[in-house]
Amino acid sequence: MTKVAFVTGATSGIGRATAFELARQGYRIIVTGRRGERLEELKQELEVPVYTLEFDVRDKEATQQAVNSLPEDWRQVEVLVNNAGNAHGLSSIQNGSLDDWDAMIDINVKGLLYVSHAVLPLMLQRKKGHIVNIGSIAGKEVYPNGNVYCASKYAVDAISQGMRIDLVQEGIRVSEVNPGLVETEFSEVRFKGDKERAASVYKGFQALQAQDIAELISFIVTRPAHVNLAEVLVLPTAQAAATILHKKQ
Ligand code: NDP
Ligand code: 8X3
Repeated sequence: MTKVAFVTGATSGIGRATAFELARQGYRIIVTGRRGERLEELKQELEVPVYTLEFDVRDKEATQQAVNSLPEDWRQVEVLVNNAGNAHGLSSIQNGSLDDWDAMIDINVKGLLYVSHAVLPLMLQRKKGHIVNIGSIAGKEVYPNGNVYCASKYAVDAISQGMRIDLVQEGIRVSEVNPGLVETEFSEVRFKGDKERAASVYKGFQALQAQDIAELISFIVTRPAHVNLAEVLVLPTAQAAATILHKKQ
């Protein structure tokens, strides 16, 4: 029976591309997200067996129930890609919205923890598995108006390190992928549907594409069992740091 990969936030961007890439590597894929119709589309498009789980990672009961609902032959999860997440807003701390702050902490930090807590027992019982957490350059450097989003990704960095320490005796690998600017729906979500403002983020340079990150994740999870690529910072060639971008005029 082929191995199972569990990809959160598979309805768009990095998660969607990762589902396709891992399918190419022969994994069966559990795809998750809130947009059920996109999950159904994935079921049609991916050329491997797909199991869809529609839930909001903010809801710990729904997260646990979704994992509990997996049929027996889908419970041997080999790879968990903790990708679901977004930035909400880009405001100074003095102008920030409490709702945006709640969303980022609840999804990017608590959601990642809820999913991990639900999926980990499936790995622990087999003393085998690989967790790939999607952090960000925002978890390595704070930039103006990034405050709470950066805090959420610094938390992902700390959680990834903590997971690696606690799970080393269990034979479970933990990797962290920290991308710079990737052209996805990310900025549309950050700017609350303002497509023009979102598009301007990626103008004047070649941003990373979701496929670039998916290929990296695929490389990480296909290393031999004794190799763990613990942490990768991946940037567009035109980006040197969170706020240093070489844009053509
Ligand atoms: P997208 O907006 O394209 O994708 C975000 C995904 O997360 C969607 O599939 C969405 O699914 C899911 N998601 C968001 N909120 C929830 C929720 N409450 N419950 C369940 N799923 C949720 O953005 P990206 O692909 O760019 O982002 C993926 C990850 O990569 C995020 O963690 C982001 O922080 C990180 N990242 C992105 C970078 C970038 O520049 N784009 C750079 C560095 C890191 P749905 O809406 O269907 O629930
Ligand atoms: C997404 C990249 O620079 O917008 O994590 O924070 S950035």
